[in-house]
Amino acid sequence: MIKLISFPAVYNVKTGTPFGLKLMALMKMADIPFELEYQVDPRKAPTKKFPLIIDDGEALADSHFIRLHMEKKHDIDFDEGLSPLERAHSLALVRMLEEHFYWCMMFDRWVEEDNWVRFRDTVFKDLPPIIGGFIAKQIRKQTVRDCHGQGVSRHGRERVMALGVEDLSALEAMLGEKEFLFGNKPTSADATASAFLAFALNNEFKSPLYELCASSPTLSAYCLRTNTLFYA
Ligand SMILES: N[C@@H](CCC(=O)N[C@@H](CS)C(=O)NCC(=O)O)C(=O)O
Repeated sequence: MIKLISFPAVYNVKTGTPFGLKLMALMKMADIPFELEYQVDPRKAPTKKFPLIIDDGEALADSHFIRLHMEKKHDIDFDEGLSPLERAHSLALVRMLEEHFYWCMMFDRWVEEDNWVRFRDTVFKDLPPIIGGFIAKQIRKQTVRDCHGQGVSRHGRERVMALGVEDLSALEAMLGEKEFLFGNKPTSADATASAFLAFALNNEFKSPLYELCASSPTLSAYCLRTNTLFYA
């Protein structure tokens, strides 16, 4: 059976990275059995990031390449039935969420001071007091550096949140009245979208990202629907 290695649960979300959640959704969609193992230190992972899977003794990293591996190995197409144009839209949406919206969320919880304090006290609560504080500080330092390197931190909070809200509004418009992003059957884009929405909604921050998700009937209903379907 596939072993999915990912960060421990955080708030009401089954694993502490949206990319791990996305893989859970894909495996659920394809009926691929897996066991979830929590680990906290990704330094020995092939890309030094989580999630990764162990499949037939082989370690594979990165949710995108893991998706391609599953499609090849199990002869499935998560986007079956989509036209070339729909596939292009799907890819653009996935990249927007994974490579742009992700950083707005990272900024929200790791850089913004008030949220960071809450986040730290939840995520690192099981570590011993002195060394735990040191570890949290080191990881934060690296993450703040990453956010700066990606570029998002170079704008003030207001602008970063406005960027994130634009992404969520685009997602909301793409969903419209539909059950899933491309109709009444979930596709790969739903795995990514449901994972990132679960993160935006399940936290305890004062955040425009949360407020938009919670106040949008389209986004909150979709979140509930996909949560029940993929992550229950
Ligand atoms: N492109 C990767 C992204 C994975 C990723 O960014 N993982 C983050 C957690 S959300 C991580 O493990 N970060 C640890 C680090 O950067 O040290 C995927 O799709 O799996």
